[in-house]
Amino acid sequence: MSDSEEEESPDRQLKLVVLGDGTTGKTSLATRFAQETFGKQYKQTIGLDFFLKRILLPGNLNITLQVWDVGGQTIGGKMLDKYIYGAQGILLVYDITNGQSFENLEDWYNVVKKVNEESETQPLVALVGNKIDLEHMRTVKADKHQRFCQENNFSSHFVSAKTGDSVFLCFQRIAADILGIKLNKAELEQSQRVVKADIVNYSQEPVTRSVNPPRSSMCAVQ
Ligand SMILES: Nc1nc2c(ncn2[C@@H]2O[C@H](COP(=O)(O)OP(=O)(O)O)[C@@H](O)[C@H]2O)c(=O)[nH]1
Ligand SMILES: [Mg+2]
Repeated sequence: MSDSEEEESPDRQLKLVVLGDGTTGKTSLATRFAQETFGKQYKQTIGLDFFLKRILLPGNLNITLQVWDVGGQTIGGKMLDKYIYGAQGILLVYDITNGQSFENLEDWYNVVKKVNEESETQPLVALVGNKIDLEHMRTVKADKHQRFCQENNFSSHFVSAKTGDSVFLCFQRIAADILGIKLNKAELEQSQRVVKADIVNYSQEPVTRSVNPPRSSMCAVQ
């Protein structure tokens, strides 16, 4: 045992990959989580965006989440397998108002399974129903979502990247699940409060901040 074990340990990094059809809100979700902003205009993701965000989990555990936002149009693309490889967590995102985006998650999940076929450790997979601010337009019933989770052992999440509802909680729960940490009710409520406060601060003026991903992650995709 070394002396340094008593001191603060370096951040642990977790790689999370966000998958799903185009326009389901993957970029919005990653942006909302990492930068606490929401851009209304739709910009098709070309290749990959990469976000880093440090979070604190119970036990004073600093975790850096790498959030890989993969363009929805790359399901048949050559690079997709490489993006997914080594991920500890996969977010399968669909739009609750778009049934097709839910049905297509089967295909996205098949890619994940194939990439991890030979791997001893499997990533944690989270099913994320986005756009819950559009509840009145929902076409994917919640029990369908739950069934898909149960059948495949996914963790279950409903969020709105637009309002920020449950976004931080979603990422926090995924990180905690990967590390086998249990969050108690007070911790969960606390994170909800933090997110709501953030939204008040940030929704006033939409800021477009560019993200500078580490050079090694900049893969050009045609
Ligand atoms: N109402 C609503 N619109 C959203 C939400 N998330 C994303 N959008 C919109 O859906 C469109 C696609 O979002 P985007 O993040 O680019 O999707 P991506 O293609 O999956 O990355 C944009 O017009 C967003 O403003 C949400 O939670 N609620
Ligand atoms: Mg995108």
